[in-house]
Formats: sequence, C-alpha cells, structure tokens
Amino acid sequence: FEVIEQQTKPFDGQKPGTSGLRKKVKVFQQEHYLANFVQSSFNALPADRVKGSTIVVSGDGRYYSKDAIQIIIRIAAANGVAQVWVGQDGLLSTPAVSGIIRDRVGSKGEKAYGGFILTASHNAGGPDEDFGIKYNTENGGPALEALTDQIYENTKTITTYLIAEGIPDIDIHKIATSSFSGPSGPFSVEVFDATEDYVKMMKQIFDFEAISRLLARPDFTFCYDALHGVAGVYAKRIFLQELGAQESSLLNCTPKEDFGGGHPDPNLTYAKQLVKTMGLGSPVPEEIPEFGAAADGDADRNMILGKKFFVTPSDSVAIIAANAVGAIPYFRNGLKGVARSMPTSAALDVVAKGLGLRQFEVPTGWKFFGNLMDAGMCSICGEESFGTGSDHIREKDGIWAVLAWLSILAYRNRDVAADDKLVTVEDIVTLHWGIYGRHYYTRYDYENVDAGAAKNLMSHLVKLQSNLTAVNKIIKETRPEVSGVKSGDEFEYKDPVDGSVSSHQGIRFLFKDGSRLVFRLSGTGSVGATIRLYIEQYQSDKSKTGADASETLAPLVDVALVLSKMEEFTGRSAPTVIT
Ligand code: VG1
Ligand code: CO
Repeated sequence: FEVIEQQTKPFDGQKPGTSGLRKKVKVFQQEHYLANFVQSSFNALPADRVKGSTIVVSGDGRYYSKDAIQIIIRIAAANGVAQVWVGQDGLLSTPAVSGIIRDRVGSKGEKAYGGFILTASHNAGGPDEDFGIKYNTENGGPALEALTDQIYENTKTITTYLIAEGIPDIDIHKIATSSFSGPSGPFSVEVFDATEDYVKMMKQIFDFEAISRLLARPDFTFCYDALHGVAGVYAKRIFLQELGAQESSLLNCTPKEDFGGGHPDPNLTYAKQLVKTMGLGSPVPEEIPEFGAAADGDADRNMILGKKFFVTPSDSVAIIAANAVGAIPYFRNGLKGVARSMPTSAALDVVAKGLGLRQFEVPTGWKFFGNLMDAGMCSICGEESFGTGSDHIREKDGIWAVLAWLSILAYRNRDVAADDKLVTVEDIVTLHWGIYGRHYYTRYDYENVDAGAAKNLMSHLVKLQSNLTAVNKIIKETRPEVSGVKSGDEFEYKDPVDGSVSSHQGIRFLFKDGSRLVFRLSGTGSVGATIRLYIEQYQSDKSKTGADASETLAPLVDVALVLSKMEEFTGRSAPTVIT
C-alpha cells in the first residue's frame, strides 16, 4: 500500500468526555471527522512507540462500527503500526479489550501497545443515535487526562492525516490474518475469536466448578439480559457453554447495531424485560428466577437483581468486597485496598473500615482507578452507575460482576442441602445491612437539559455551597426533619500516585447525620447537558434497614430540589431517569 497525506480541517468539539468521544452517528459520518480524531490520537503518542506497534480495534458492534474499523485500520497502517488486532465481527467488550491489551501475546511474542474501543456504552445506537471512540493505553485502561487533553489540543490544529491506499476492506467476519507490505515494512490485520482470551481470564479468577454446581441446583434459576449489546457473545460462551446454564436463561444475547431500538443501559428503567422477569414490574410472573443480571452495550456495566429485589450498585461493590476473600479464588490472599467514585455511596467505606482495608474516593470515571491498581493499592472498585470491577483489568467488567455474585451465592450455599432453603440474593444483602448498616441511595438524572441552564444551576450551587448558613436556613424551611449540612465543597482529587489534580468534579453537601447530596454534570452525553443528582442517607440502626428507599429519601430529595432550584433553572418538574 501507499501512504497518502490527506488535507483536512479541524472540527469543533472533539474533546473526549468521561469515557471517550461520543457524538451522534451523523456527526461521525462527516468526511474526515473520525480520521481527524484517530490521527490526533496517534499524534499524541510517542512516534517511536507507534512505529511497529500492535493495536486493538473493536467495540460493542453499534451502527457505524464496521465502517470505522476499516478507516482506523488504514490510518494505523499509514502511521507505521505493524499490526491491528480485531475481534471477530469487530466485536470486543470494553473489559475484553482491556484484558487483551494487558495479556494477549501474538504469534511473534508481541503485545499490544493500546487500543481504540468503538462504543458509546449505554447510549442508544443506530443511524440517528450515538457512536463513540476512546483510546486505551498500555496498562489496558482509558487514556488519562494528560493524554486526552493532548488529543483534544491536536484536534484543534490538525491540517492533515495519513491514510493507506491499497488496503482493501478487511473481512472482519472471518478468523484470519491479512498481510500487506507498506513503505515502512509489513502490516497485518488479525481477526480473532472475541471470547477466547476473556474466558481464559475469567477461569483463572473464579471457581467455575462451584458456579456450575450452583446453576445445576433445581432451586436456583438464572436470567441474563445483554440488552442486544456485545455482552451476549460472552454470555453465550460463559453461561451456556462453560457453566451449563439453559439457553432460555439468556435474553437479548444477539448483538444488534441499534440494540433493538432501546437504550442498552442496565437499570430499572431501561432493562424492562429483565425487570419484569424478575418480578419488579407488573404483572408479576408466576415463576421468578432467583438471580437476574443485565449489561450495557459494551458490557462493562452490570445490574444485579434477586427475586423481586434490586441490589444498588453501591451496595453491590460493598458486598463483593466483604465476601471476596472467601468466595473468589483470585482474592484468596486478601485485598490490597478498595476504591469508589465520589458519588457512589459510602457502603464500601463501612466495609473497608470493618475489614481494615485502605480505601480511596476518586472522581467519576474508571480512569481514576487505574493508577491505584497499577501501584498495587486497590483490588476492588465500583461506581454507583452500575460499574464494578477489580485489578484483573483496568476497566469495569459487567460479566465479572455477575460471576462475582454467582461465586458469592455458590459460597454461601456450599453447605446448603438441595432440599434446604437456598440463601438468596436478598438474604445476602439483608445480612450485609445487618452487619454494616444500610445506605439508602438514589440518583436522579435530568437528561438533555439546555446546556446554558445546566451551567447556571451549577454556578448557583457553587455559590450556595460556600454559604452554609443560607443552606441550613433553606433546609429548615423546606424539611425541618432533615439534618443540617456540616460542609459543602466542589470535589477535587489529588491522585496519590502521580500527584495530578482534577478539580470541579461535582458539588457536595455533607450532612451532620452522614447523608450526602451530590450534583454534577454528565460527561458522556452527546446532546445538551445531563444533570445528575445523587442522594444518600445512612441508617446504622439495624432495625431500620428494611424501609422503602424512595419513601426514606423523599425529604432529602425535596431539599435537593429546593437548594438547586431545579425546576426554576431547567423547567423540569421530574427527572428523566431515576436509578
Ligand atoms: C457516566 C457514569 C460514570 C461512568 C461513565 C462511563 O459518566 O456516571 O460513573 O464511569 O458514564 O461509563 P457521566 O460523566 O455521564 O456521569 V460507560 O459504561 O458509559 O463507559
Ligand atoms: Co459501558
């Protein structure tokens, strides 16, 4: 092939958000748009490392992925990359890419230098919906801010990009290697099985035999909903082939470019079919499985459900941490520490304290966990946004979380005879609250709000947070039963490993009784702004952990809406999504 230097002009707004660049497909389809971003990424990396390297390119299979893969292959070749690894059909889950970058060894002993993950995660897909791209580095984790800032700077000044001419479209359906020769040497594209490396890794972490025994119990039933995302490919292989679950246990496990027209977002609003199956909707089915779970488009998120029972993600990570050492072979030598994102409830903190573990609070976005893990300071971490994971990779991992829960269930039931009462998801959570207390928790999302209005609301809160007398007066007038606020701030994080500082990471109100209100703007949307409001209240009295969450939190919600003047700024009297 030949290398062409293509003239181009910068596009506005190619700033990667919380997790890469996410825009409408139509935006990405503009001539040169994707190419500019990919070239700007290569330009932000050291040229001597890019030359001769291997990079991974794949994603959740959403609309435009197939075109994007061919474009990226040609730009990679022109920039001196020696090899591109592509999952069959262009499919690789986000956690699988992370694992492949870290662990996969090629036929010549080579390892990957990084990868482009093509996904907009939980955002809808299709010609009128979202596409996304993010770059992950050598440790398998999302590029850190220093790198994404550099990529963004490059997109503002780009004038040309390099692209190979003479490489035909690669058949990404066929497992095969295609080889070419270019001006700087050989170039090849290897299409490989999307699940093999990932399955191997999961088998090293978990006791698959113990999980199979659980699934084989007549009193244990299981249901997994991939919401038409890439998780389906892994679910079929792991739950059916490896663990012996029944085919009828899997919902929506064939990936679709438009996710069947839905939001591939595993929560109580968007995972409708699973929610109904698990008896949390209406009508309530006659037979309800004991365990249910769902994933998002790129399979890094998870939702865990029991029979008629929802496990909040904040509780989920705390419970996994509390049970990991006994239940999961990978952790048998103990945990190095745990971490959560700032808006995630403090349920994990209570476990860390109880077990004497180091604990960290980082800004929203998985990239902040990477340094802690690389430095051996953290084994398990999670976010309230249905993200849970460990240091086996540098992304959150939806299937891992399901296997972790199945391991805990298997462990807790190891001595329970087949005709005795099964220890259920609800039992495990209730017992946990009995030991550590309960963090009542909810999140309100106001999606697609006018960007100016959202900004004004945030500036109003920044000002308010510095005047606690005013805050406490408003609380007294709104809901006198709510405790006073003891401090407020804008969250800032200093990375304990590299010393880098990330500021303006959300506004916090910390209450005297341990309750918290957090406000922040989303960094993953593609239009307008999304305001997220996180509401949390701790109940340490073990006799009061069984109340209804929305009733318990209602007074705090009122206070949050009044403090923020939500309706006045946004015109919204109700959130778009409640999780
Ligand atoms: C959201 C979540 C955050 C998560 C991020 C990426 O970000 O709140 O916790 O890490 O999505 O998840 P934001 O900025 O919109 O609040 V994924 O599964 O979309 O890659
Ligand atoms: Co995701």
